[in-house]
Amino acid sequence: MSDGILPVFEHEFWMRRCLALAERGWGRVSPNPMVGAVLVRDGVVLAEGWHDVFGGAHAERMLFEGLEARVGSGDGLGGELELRGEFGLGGELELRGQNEDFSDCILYVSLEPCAHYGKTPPCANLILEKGVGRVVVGVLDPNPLVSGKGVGLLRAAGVEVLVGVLEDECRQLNWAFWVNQVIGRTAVVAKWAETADGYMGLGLVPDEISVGERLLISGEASGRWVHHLRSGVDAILVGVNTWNLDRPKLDVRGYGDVDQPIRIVLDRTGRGEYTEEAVRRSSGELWVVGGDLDLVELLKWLYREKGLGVILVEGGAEVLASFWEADCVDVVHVLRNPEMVLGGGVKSPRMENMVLRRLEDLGGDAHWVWERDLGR
Ligand code: AOF
Ligand code: ZN
Repeated sequence: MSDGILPVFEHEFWMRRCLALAERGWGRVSPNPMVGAVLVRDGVVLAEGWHDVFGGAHAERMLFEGLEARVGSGDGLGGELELRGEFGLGGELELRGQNEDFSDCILYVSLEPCAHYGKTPPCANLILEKGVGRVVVGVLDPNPLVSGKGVGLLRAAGVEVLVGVLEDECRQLNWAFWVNQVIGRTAVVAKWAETADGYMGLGLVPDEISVGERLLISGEASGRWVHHLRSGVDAILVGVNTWNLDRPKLDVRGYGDVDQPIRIVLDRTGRGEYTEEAVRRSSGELWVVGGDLDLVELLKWLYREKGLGVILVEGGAEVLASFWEADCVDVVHVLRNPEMVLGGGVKSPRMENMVLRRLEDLGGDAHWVWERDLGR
């Protein structure tokens, strides 16, 4: 298969690079999407960019800004600059100066270039200013302000545009952004660990266990991975029982100096313990939401008023069940220890309307990833 000029596998190769670059925005750009871009000439990378921080330059702008900075420093040396490609087919790349003609280049970008004035000016205009000859887009932007318009602008100006290279992967990477844009609420990831026989905890009443003592079900590798997951969400939500009994920190550890997620306690009846010690257990902001609330309304409010793109619901069982009742669980991660059997306790939640996306080994635990079944 080819698009008439290049074989599709070549486009896919560069789009994979865009996806890898996009992931550098993990935990930094929400509720914006993670986006990566690569500028290629004759099979060699001229520049790369990604959306690095919320409110900051989009991937395409970062790419051209990086290129200008390098060309600028080359001009300072009084001549043309030769640089080895950072990533590519190993060739030398040549930057030709400030007024470089990009008409023989292909710009790969994992999401449709924007056409609106948001916190930054439209990327489609920038691409036109730069005179890029061809643009390959992973997937159209679901944002109604942008969708189809970015590509339309480019095409109207005579740029050759190919849409849909690794489309599923490009959409999948930003599944939370799709939930935000299409449904208009914060996206929800649920996560729990369970035993081989499907229990997520012992279910003892408070005076039977010492508070703060927890049954560890998943292994070390899973533990590290959970912190990676936490580092990519805007908030972590637990129910009041989990808050009082487990005394969870709900923070990110082992991933350097990251912005800590907001801690949200769902406390309908005001039973939570919010002593200074409890509040200071970790440094993320603490929000307590209570009263007779409707979860869907809460999620809409968290997205529209608070700008939360995605929250992680870590339990307990009752809270997880209430998210299913409200039909707002989008992705589930289950970490199952195949060697632990409890024979009783708190059953892990019964999933509804989810399809299995991935199953992999995580240091001996089975890591199941389920996602909302959109086909129903
Ligand atoms: C792109 N490239 O790298 C990203 C895009 O408020 P702003 O200006 O940051 O715009 C946010 C919107 O821009 C976001 O909702 C999405 O539609 C698009 N994101 N577009 O061309 C990028 N991150
Ligand atoms: Zn943009």
